Amino acid sequence: MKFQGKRRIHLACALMLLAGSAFAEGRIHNLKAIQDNVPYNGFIVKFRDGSLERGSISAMGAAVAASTDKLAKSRLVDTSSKANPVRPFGLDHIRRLATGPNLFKPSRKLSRDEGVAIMQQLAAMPNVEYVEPNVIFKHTLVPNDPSYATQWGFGNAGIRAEQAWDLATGSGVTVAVLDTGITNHPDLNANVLAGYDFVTDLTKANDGTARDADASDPGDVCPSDGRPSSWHGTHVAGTVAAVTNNSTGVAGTAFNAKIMPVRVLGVCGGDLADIADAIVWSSGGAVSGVPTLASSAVPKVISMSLGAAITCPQTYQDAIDGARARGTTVVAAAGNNNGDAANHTPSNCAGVISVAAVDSSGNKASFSNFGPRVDVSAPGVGILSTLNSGTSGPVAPTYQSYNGTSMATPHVSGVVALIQSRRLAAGLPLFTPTQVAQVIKGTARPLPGDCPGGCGAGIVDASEAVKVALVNSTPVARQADQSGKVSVVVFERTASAASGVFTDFSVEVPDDYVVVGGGVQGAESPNGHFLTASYPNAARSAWLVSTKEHLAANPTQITAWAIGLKIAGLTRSQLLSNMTYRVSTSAYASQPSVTTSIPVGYTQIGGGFQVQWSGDGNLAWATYPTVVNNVGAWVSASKDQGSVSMATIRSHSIGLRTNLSGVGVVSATTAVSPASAYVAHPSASVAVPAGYALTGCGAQVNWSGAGNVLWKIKPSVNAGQLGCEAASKDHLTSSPATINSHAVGIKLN
Ligand SMILES: [Ca+2]
Ligand SMILES: [Ca+2]
Repeated sequence: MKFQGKRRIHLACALMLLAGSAFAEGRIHNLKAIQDNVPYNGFIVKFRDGSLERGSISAMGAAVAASTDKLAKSRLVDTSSKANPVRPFGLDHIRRLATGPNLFKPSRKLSRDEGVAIMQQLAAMPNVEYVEPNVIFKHTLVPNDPSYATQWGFGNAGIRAEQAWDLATGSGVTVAVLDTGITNHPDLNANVLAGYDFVTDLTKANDGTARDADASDPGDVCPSDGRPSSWHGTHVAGTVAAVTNNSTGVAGTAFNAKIMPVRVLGVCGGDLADIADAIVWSSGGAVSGVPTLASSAVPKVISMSLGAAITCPQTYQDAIDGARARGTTVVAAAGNNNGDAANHTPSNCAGVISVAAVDSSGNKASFSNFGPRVDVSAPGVGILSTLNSGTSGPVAPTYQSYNGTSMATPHVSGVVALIQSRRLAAGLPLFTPTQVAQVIKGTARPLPGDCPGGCGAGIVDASEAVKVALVNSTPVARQADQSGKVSVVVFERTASAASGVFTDFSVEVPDDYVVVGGGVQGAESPNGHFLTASYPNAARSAWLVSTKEHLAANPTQITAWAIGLKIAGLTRSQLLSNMTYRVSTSAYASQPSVTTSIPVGYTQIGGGFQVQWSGDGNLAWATYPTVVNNVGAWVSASKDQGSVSMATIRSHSIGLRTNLSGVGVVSATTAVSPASAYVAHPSASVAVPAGYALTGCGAQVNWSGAGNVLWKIKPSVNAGQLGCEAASKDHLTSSPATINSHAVGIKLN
């Protein structure tokens, strides 16, 4: 028995060791970054919140010292005096980073095997959350090609900034440029604020000091890369906000914005720990030893034209999450590996706007990364901007054109500043980073050239983005018809707070669109929040929705959508003069219904409804296109539910003249989903066929008995095509039903 017991203990110990080791593996990030002769700058170790090591530097030191002792005994790291002639081998605690982890550096250079062994030993400490290498990042610049010496990037082949500048120029917004620092330049100085130098490594710093308040660029000449100083930060800053209309040099994207130079790259690059701290500080967070920015001075955009080909380190993600939570949008270069952008960081971190580069023909730049992780593209080939003429230290201001996703990124950062400055000037709250990304992506235009693998939503369009800045919604999807002349954009708005009833909640579209459709999502559970109106406003500039909980509380933060229409060749007022909006009203009934026709010569492209209820209320169950006497029409119907409550309903019918003189002939199609399953909570979705652009959404519940009513009509993407989703539910009394979803689309022939 004793022997068996002993053997059991032995086995249990072996299992514990195995389990411990497998557990520790999950705590090690970016192990691949540890290579022989590849520079990295120590190890970042995060201890769990609430652990002894997290609260006490001495406890942490003891735990790390115990780890180092184990390494010595394991002989995985050579701790002999022969390998360590200057001082015994050890891990030095450098500092605690702003996001909580600690930076340790080994007392000498390590082989790959030693680096891996140290990470594994550190990760085996019981209270460790993660360990990752302090990776070195480089700017994402490609060697320059001086034959492109014009600023094509701001023109119609580029970001279309000229039109945007009529509406916004960046006033009141600061862009933090995390880069090599800044140099004295007559085309920059007036727009440059005091920044900070976050480079701690004295060799990299090249200014004789570690962190300090001087963000000037002393040069980043890197002998191992065989290149002179890049003045990269000066170039990027010029693209963001060079002084403009000063009869000299170049223009900037947001030329009345301010640049906050934040130095993170020095000789041969910069490291993760420094850059992560700089992200925290530049967004108004606290970094030990550095004065925190006053809230009024905090940049609303962080521009990072830098990267390395690894997965997103946790240290970065935590810093970026914090910046976004404080309202600062983070933009980063997708990288220059001509590969999958998902492998390039920090642009692959969640919440970052990842920017690919295009040339002046709208093709992906040969070097640019691509793929689903790219959010948007911008000019990055032959970008002329501010520079310095020095090959080592700064000499004289000059201008030069550079290539890279580094050059594409500040175009996007500048457009973010334009959008936010227009909000600011109108007295509107600034967009959140999520809304900024929606606007940037939702207004980008498709590449005229090629980008195999994908360049995101297309080329950033400053003109369209600035127009959207004043509406209360953000663009979330768009579609063009086969002719390319019809374009629709779906705009989205979510209520700021939950409510039991919404009346005419408005989703605005920019002033060059006509509203033709929309939808709204209430709630399915716990009790339901139902649709009572979804229709265009009188100016055709917004979609209005109304919803309510019904005889059982279910306050909801509704989301609603508007579909905006543009047709090339027609101004907005010309388009409106070719449209018809008809309304008719039902009889006053428990289950009112009415059909509204449009005149001959028009094509039905959408419609809506408006229940005029009082008392307990009356809820919609049908709103969809039909044909009456060979003309288009829109039918709408509602019912009381669980309580007698009469109402009228209005059906809105929207038509477009079939023959658009000088533009083309309109044809419409209505895609109808098959009837859903017969259930208590039926739902269905359908897309418009290829070649059509979505203009309206409808739904029809096929109910009997107590009834089943709508809680959702939503324009949505279905297999790459825009379409509609519809959902209903029984309420208060069990009553299964089926539902059909309707999607109306048009094209020009
Ligand atoms: Ca310094
Ligand atoms: Ca200038």
